[in-house]
Order: sequence, then C-alpha cells, then structure tokens
Amino acid sequence: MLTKKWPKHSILAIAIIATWLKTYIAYQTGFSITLDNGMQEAILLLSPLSLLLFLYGLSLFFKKTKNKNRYLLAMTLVTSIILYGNIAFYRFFNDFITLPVLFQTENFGDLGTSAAASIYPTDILYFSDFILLLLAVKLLKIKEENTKSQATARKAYFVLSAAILFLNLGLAEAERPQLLTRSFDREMLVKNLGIYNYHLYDIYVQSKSQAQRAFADGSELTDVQNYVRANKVEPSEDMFGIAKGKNLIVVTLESMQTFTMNKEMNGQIITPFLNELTEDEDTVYFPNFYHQTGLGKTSDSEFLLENSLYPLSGGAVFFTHGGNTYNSMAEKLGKQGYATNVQHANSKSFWNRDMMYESLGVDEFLDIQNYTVGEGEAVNWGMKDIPFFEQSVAHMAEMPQPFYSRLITLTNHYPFTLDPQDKLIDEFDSNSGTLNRFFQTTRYLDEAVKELFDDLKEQGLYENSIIVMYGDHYGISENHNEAMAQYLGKEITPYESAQLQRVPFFVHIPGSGQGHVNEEIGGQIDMRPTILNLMGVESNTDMQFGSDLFSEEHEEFAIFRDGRFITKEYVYAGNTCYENGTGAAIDQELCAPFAERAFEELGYSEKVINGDLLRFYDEETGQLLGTEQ
Ligand code: GP9
Ligand code: MN
Repeated sequence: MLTKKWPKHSILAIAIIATWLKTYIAYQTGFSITLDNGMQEAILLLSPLSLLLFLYGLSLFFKKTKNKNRYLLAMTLVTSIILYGNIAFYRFFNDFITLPVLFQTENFGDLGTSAAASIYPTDILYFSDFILLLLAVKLLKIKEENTKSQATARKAYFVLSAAILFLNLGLAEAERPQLLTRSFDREMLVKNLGIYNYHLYDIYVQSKSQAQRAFADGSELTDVQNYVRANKVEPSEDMFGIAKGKNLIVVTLESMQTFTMNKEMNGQIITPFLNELTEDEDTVYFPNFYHQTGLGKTSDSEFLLENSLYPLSGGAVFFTHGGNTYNSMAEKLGKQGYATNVQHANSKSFWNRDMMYESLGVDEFLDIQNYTVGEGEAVNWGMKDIPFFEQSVAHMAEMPQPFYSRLITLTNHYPFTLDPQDKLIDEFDSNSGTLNRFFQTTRYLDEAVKELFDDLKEQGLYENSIIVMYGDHYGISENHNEAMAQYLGKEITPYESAQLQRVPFFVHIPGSGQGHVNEEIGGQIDMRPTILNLMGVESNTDMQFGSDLFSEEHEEFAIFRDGRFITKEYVYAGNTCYENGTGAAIDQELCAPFAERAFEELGYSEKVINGDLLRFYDEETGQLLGTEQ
C-alpha cells in the first residue's frame, strides 16, 4: 500500500474525511447533543462538511506540494484545537465557547482550572486526523499529474462546497425556522451549523455589536434622557411600598394569552384558578396588558421585565447584547439586600441566559441541573410545570429572605403536547392541531399555578411574598387565524390580531385587600417601574421607558416591538388606523402623532442597547458620565 502511487489529491481527501468523521464522532461522544429525529441526525452529520471543504480546499491554491501539505497540517491542527477546546469547555460548563467568554478576563481563572481538570490521556484522539495526516504526508507516495484542468476543477470544487453549505442551511431552516436571525440556543446553532460554522457566526454577531458599541461615547444619552424624563410619572400614593420587604416571586406564564381568560371552550372552563384570582381580594388583574416581545420571545419578555427597555427588532437581545451594562431590577433589589435568582428547568445556555443573567446581576441561576426529573415528569420541551413549581418552591424554602425569585414555566409551549393524564379538558375541534392542543396546555398551566400557590402556603412562604405573573408572548401565531376565527366567532383582521397580543398580568399581594380588575392599557415595559414602586424602591432616575401602571398619570399607550400600538382611542396595525373598541378603520392622521412617538421611543431604546449606553449613566444621581467606565 505504501509503495503504490496515490492519486494527486489524496492528502486533501484524507484530511477532509478524517476531520469530518472525527468531528461527527466527537459530537456524539464529547457533547450531549439531543437529537429528536432522523432529519436532525442527518443535519448533524452534514454540518461540519461545508466549512472543511472550503477551508481545506484553499490548499488547492498552493503550487508546491510541500506547502499544500503544510497548510493542511496547520488547518487540521487549528480545527482540532477549536473542537477540543469546546469539548474541554463543555465538560466543565456544559456549554459551547462563545467569543465574549474568551474576552471576559474574569473567566480566565475558571477556564484555566477547568481546562486542567478536564484533560484525559485519551483526548489525544481528538487530534487523530492531524496525526493521520502527518503519517500520510510522510509515508504516502503521491502521483505527479499534469495541471491542465486545474482551474476548472477548482471552480467545480468550490461550487460544490457552496452547494453543500446552502443545502445545510436549507435543511437547518426547515428544521428550525429563523435559526440565524433568532439564535435560540448555542446547542441548536452547533447541531444545525456545525461547530466550525457556529464559531464564524458567533464572531459575526459579536463583532457587529462590538463595532456599534465602540463608536458610542455617551453623548447620545442626552436626547434619550430628555425623552425619558419628559415621560416620568409620579407613583400612586396608595400603592407605593405596599409590598416593601416582602419576597418577590415573578412567574413567567409561557405562551399564556388573555383570550383564554374567563372564557369557555366547548363548554369547558380553560383557566378556572386564574379566573378566580381575577375576583380575589388580594389580586389586581390587568386584562388590557400587551406583550412587547420580538424574535427573542421569552427572553425578550425577561429583558422588558428586568430593564424596562424594548428588545431589539432583529435577533434576541439576550444573544446580541448579553455583555452590556444594565441596571436590572434584580441588581436594584440585590442592592436592597434581596437574594436574587432565576429558576427554569431547561438548559442554561438557552437564550444565552447563563451569560445574560450575569450581566443582569442575578445572583443565582437554577437550571435543569438543579432539578430531579422523575419518571413521567417531562413532556415536550422539558420538565412539567407542576413538579417544576414544587421543586422551585423547595429551593425557595432554602433561600435567605427576602428573595427575588423568577420562575419560568415551559409546558404551555409550542407544539403544546401533554401526557394523557395531564389533559384536564378536551381538545378544540378546529383545523389547527396547534390551537386545539393550546387550550389543554393552558388549562394545565392554570392547574400548575394553583399548585404553586398551595406549595407556597405549605412551605410557609405565601404570607410574606408578593406574586407577580405575566404571559410572555402569544402562543398562537397568525398562521392559525382561520382556526382562531372559528373559536372567537369573528374574522381576524389586523385590528383583532393586535388585540390578541394581550397577555395576562397579575399582581397578587396576600393580605393587602387591594384586589380589583384594572382596565388600564399597558405593556410589559411597565412591569419594572410598577413592581419597584410596590416594593418601595425608587426608580425615578432610572433610564426606563415604562411607567407605573398604578400611577394616576400612567399613559395608556402600548407600543409593540414591530411598531403597532394601542391607545385608549386607537389601534394601529397593518398600516391602518382603527378605532379602539369598534375596530372601524379611521383617518390615518389620527394615529400619526402616536406612530411617530412609537418610532421615536423604540429608536431611543435601541440606541441605549446598541451603544451600550448605560455604561455612561449613573442611575443613582441621573448624571451622564463623560468617559467610559
Ligand atoms: C426556553 C423557554 C421557551 O428556555 O423559555 O422559550 P420561547 O421559545 O418561548 O422563547
Ligand atoms: Mn416563551
């Protein structure tokens, strides 16, 4: 075999095949990547190939065989280091490397110790392609051929590698629509794009946001501050400080929409417990409250809650600006002596939460690793809400008080599947299985919240806590308008569609006697100032775009992330101005001044995020800092 002459591009072919297979095997052994179907398996297999073909193929431009081989050896070494770096990092952090991790100097200590602690002798196998290539270069005899058809062959080669890239992206898009615009999860990026392409994508996302940050010097804040100041309102005297010193529990109700509240579906009540709460003497319920999320879905709602800033129009701000300076509600309560944490039974890297929570100053993030998922306790995306609440409350019982604890539910998530024993009502009977099942999972979520209240009482945490709950975003998109029209008994016009963006908002303060249904129009941007005022924490010099829903001066104006908006008189949607209440199309001019303000407000918020402007702002005094911190 060693005496025989091998075809000309053998070394290149060996390099590509060896790295490709090694990478694929590493995916299966070095990471715990979950694969749900054959398509995902196929994408995973295909994913390393396009970049390897391209990168290794560049060797075709070298004239001398010696240089070609050197280049290929260098590249197999580089890709091996990238892959192995991720494997070692994953062993310790259960996550993939992202650029900011490498640049955050405080991580170096962690990285160093973790790398040392997670190296095994067998790890040499992660360099097997490099070793194989080294042997091949030394031992194989390669035929010298004429070079006539080289340019055309090279062109064909790169066309093929581009075709494979597009095939990969196409399959990934089919499997996970909007993967590149929304990012979702690093694991999802890696399994759909391949580890090498993932790093290129990460470099692109991070450098884009770094470039915008680099050009900002803080002067941009003056206009923003003037706008924010002009819209400040005085807190309600009755409500300010009403929950001072209590534990704060904020529950994110996954995909919960207001249209299910106080309604029946084929004679069955969808949300019995939450309906009861709307009449409870200690609960304020807001039926005219709107979500303001964009592509970042749940994470956008968290962003609104913590910062009272709008999320971005493109991508998830948790991903694109996870390293910014913020002045979050968690950080503020932390300064008041609160222990702050988030509990969510999903992988910690989803929505880049692990990194973003550090920027938000959250003390502790209890992710799936902190839960025991027993037999039959998982469905759909992960742990069921009922056992999740039970274990979360047990965690709370161990926490120092007062605490600020956020609980993010998961069961009422697309595609809304449930085990038979958790289906407490029947399915709906429309042409949309999604909507049909949505009623059942919403009913389950309602049951879970009821149990949460019981768990809190059992653990003796209920009396001394305030419980805030909000729907994060719609569960039923416009793709299901026909089925929705059947349920609601009316056509889904752009006006109706905007009204369907209502999500429930509850403020439950045990023993307060303040319960009522509050018809005020508001949005998620208002949660932070509303909650902080209830907790008796001043926020009047904070750079926040929302305002206290309990304030007399609160303006009824909910701006959606896509520019639609709702006021008491008007609804602006589908480029049409509607009269709020009747849904009649009216003169555009009536909406025009609000449309302008919506545009202005979203723009200011975006400026703060893109320029990382809060690093130039002292929220204690309301002073702009001239120089970078
Ligand atoms: C993921 C969960 C759901 O951890 O919060 O996210 P979503 O898809 O609703 O944004
Ligand atoms: Mn969600």
